[in-house]
Amino acid sequence: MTFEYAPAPESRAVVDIAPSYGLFIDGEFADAAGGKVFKTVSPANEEVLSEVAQASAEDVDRAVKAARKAFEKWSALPGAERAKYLFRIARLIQERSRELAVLESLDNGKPIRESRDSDLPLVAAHFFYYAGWADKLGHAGYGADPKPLGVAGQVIPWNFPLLMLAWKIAPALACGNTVVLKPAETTPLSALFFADICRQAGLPKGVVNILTGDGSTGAELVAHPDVNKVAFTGSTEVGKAIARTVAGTDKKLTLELGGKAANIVFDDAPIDQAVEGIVNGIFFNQGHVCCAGSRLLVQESVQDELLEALKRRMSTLRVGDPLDKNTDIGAINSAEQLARIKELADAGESEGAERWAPACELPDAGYWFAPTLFTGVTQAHRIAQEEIFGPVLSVLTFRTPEEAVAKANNTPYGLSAGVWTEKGSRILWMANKLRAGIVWSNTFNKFDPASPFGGYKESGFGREGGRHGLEAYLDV
Ligand code: TAP
Repeated sequence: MTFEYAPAPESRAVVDIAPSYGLFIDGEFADAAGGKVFKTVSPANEEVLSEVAQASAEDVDRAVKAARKAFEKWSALPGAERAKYLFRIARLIQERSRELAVLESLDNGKPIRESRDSDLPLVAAHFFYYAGWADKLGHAGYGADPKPLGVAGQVIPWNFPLLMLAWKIAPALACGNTVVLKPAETTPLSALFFADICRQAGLPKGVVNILTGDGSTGAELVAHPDVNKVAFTGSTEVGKAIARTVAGTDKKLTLELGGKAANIVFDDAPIDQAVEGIVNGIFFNQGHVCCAGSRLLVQESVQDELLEALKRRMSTLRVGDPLDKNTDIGAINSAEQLARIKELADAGESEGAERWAPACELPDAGYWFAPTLFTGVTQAHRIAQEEIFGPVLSVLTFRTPEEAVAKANNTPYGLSAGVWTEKGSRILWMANKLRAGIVWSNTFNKFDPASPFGGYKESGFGREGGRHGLEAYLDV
C-alpha cells in the first residue's frame, strides 16, 4: 500500500507499507518461530495497515542470543567508531523523516504536523546528541573508562513510538550496549522502518533487534536471564510488575511511568500565553503524553477570565484526519484507550464535576474524543488523581502559592509541572517545592536531548536524556 499526504508536487511525501513484516533479529527480518501474526490498524479509520509477526519466547531467546554475540565486538569498538554509526543513523532519519512522519501518523493517529515538526526532529536530535557522547564517556563523570552493561531489554509505549525508541536505543548504543527492543502492539511500524535504517547504516548484525508482539513478549524479554538491563516506559501498573520480575536479579532497571501534571497559573501570568501553554499541555498528541498538563490549577481571582479565553481557544481546535496538515487533534490510539478515556470522563460527571466540550464533528469510523474540560473538580475526584492519557483537562483552583504546591503534589505521580507567573523568585520557589522531575516555567512540553527527563514517586526512577541518561547504560 502506498500512502500519500500533501499531494502538491513540491511537498510530496509517500511511504510504502509492506503487507507483512517479520521480526528483526541478527540483522535479518524473519517470521516468528510459532508463525503467529497480528494486524496493526490505522486508528483514524480502523483500516488494516499491515500484518506483523508476534514474537514468542523462542524468538526472544534468539534475539537476546544475537545481541549477546554482537555485544563482544560492539563494546570493544572505540567510541569514535560507534559514534560514526550513530551519526549515520541520525542522518538517515533526517533523510527519511517525511516517510517516517507519515508512517507514525498512520499507525499512531497523531497529527502529521506534530510527527513532522516535533517527533521526527527530536528523534534525529537524540541520535546526534548521543553520537557526540560515544567517544567522550570518560569525561561524563562516571570514571575514566566506564563499561557498558551488556544486553539491554527495552519495552516502549505507543504514544511516541519512534521518539521512545530513540530515547532508549541512542544512549544504549553510545555506551556500547546491544539492544532488544519491543515496540507497543498498536504501533510497531516505525520501529520496523528503523530496523531497515540500521541495515542501511551498516550497523553490525545483532546490535539492534526489534521484536514485535504484545505484553507477553515484553514480559518474556524482561524476564530473560541473559538481559543485563531493563528499560521500560509505560503504565505504572506494568512498571510495578516489571520491578517485581527484576527484583532479586542483578539486572539494572529504569522505569518511566505515568503522570498527572499540574499546570499552575498565577494571577500575574500573561493569560493569552498561558492559554496556549494549557492547550499545548493537554491536547498535544491527543493528551497521550506522560508529562501532559492534565490538571489546570488556576488562581481563583483569574479563573473566570482564563476559562473564558480557554474555551474560546478550544473551540478553534480541529479534530480529524491525522494526515491533514490543519489538524490539531488526531485519533485516539486504540479502542481500548478510547474506552479508558470515556470511562474516566464519565466518572468525572458522576462524581459531580461539570463537563464542557466545544461543538465538534467527529468522524464516523476510527477512535475519536473531543477536547474536554471539567470544572468544579475536587482533589478527591478520580479525574484529579488518575492518569487519563487523553484530551481531558481537570480544572482546580487555589488562592495562595502554598495551596497550589500542596494540590499540585497531591497525586501518586511526580513527573512534571508547569508554572505561569511573571515573578522569577516565585518560579524558583515553586520549582523547589514541587515534587516533579521536570518543572517548566511560562512554557510546557519543551524537550531537548541534553535535558534529563524522569520522575519521582509512582512516575518511576532513573533519568533519560542528557549526561544523566548515560548512567542508565553504564556500569557505574
Ligand atoms: P502498558 O501496558 O504499560 O504498555 C507499555 C508497553 O509495555 C507496551 O509495549 C506493552 O505491550 C508492554 N507490556 C504490557 N504488559 C507487559 C508486561 N507484563 N511485561 C512487559 N511489558 C508489557 O500501557 P498501555 O496498556 O498501552 O496503556 C495503559 C495506560 O498506561 C494508559 O491509559 C496510560 O495511562 C498509561 N501509559 C502511560 C505511558 C507513559 S509514557 N507514561 C505510556 C503508555 C501508557 P503491548 O502494547 O503490546 O501490550
